[in-house]
Amino acid sequence: MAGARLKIGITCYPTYGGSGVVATELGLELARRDHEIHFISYSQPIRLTGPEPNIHYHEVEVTRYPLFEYPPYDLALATRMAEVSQLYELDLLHVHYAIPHSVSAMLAKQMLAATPPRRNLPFVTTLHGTDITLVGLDRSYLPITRFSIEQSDGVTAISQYLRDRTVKIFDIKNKIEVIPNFVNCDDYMRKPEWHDQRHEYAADDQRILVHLSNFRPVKRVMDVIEIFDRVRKKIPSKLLLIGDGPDRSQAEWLAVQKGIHDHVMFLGKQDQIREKLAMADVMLLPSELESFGLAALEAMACEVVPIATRAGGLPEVVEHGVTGFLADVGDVETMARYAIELLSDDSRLRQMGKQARAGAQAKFCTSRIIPLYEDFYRRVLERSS
Ligand code: GMT
Repeated sequence: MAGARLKIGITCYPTYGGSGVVATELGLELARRDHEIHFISYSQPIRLTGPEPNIHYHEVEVTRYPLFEYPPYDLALATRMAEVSQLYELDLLHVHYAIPHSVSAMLAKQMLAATPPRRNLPFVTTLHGTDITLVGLDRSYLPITRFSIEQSDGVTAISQYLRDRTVKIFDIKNKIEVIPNFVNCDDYMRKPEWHDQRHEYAADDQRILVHLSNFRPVKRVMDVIEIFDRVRKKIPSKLLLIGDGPDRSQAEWLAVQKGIHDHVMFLGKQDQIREKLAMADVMLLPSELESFGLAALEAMACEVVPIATRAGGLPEVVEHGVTGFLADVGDVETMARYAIELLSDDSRLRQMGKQARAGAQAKFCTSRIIPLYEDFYRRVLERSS
């Protein structure tokens, strides 16, 4: 089995969000390693931009009918998963985000097992965070989420924090392996031509701070504005906010109220994240909770120093004082102080940027992490055969 080409179905939320990004990047990396990848979702994953060798995309059609106040996407997804698995003889399904993907995969597996020619279709679930820490705690979802995780042929979590939290909350008996998130360090880097684009946003004597998220309350975007307001009083600088979501307009209003809106640029959803990151000096990620904090890792690979909270899995990604800075949730004074100290010292800023990239390379490069997934798949298949 070692080294064999695998046919893998991948399901994720295809729009903006860390779990969809990880799932898509994983599929692309596996395809580059000559595996055959089939994305099954309601729309094309956002980072799947062009035709790629070994990559297929299967759209899930959800029929609308007046009786269906809530069109049953999970059932349409299960049906499509079973169809694609049968048609393309997939070896396994890998679903990202437990709710509802893991339940749909479980149904697809049961359908194929019960219908001639009866075949076993193992499925792997990767837990990303809010599927466990927020949504999974809701009583309407908790029992079925726990059940589908237990029924999975393999379960991974993207940090030790999330693994421990899942075991505790769900009282899960089956083994959850930690396979951390990753970044392609050849794609994410401070290319001079990208870095030079900073002149479009800031003057030569200004620093650039960046924030990247889906602007949900858990990201505490208002804290980003509060921190920048303090930094801006001491350091000539601009703030770039990448992404969109429910808290954006409140953050825009806060910037207006503080009189700093001319220095705060809301860029909205962007395709070329790495080019934008490569322009920046510091990333602000003051989240209430991050099971991992992929944005911080992508910034680090681009030599951008993350200033984040000591929340969830972030301490597994950011080494305080070496590859970035960590403070308590809501402590905007301390995060602003770290930014001001760093941004006023050119050589320290450059040195920490290099250390941030080295930290990303040492633990989280695709070359290290993708083989862990390949090995995991093979063990799941061996156990299930
Ligand atoms: O952060 C979000 O709201 C999106 C969410 C997702 O699933 O799309 O992100 C989670 O998964 C990311 C990728 O594994 C992690 O980097 C984020 O830390 C995690 N978010 C939270 O735990 C809040």
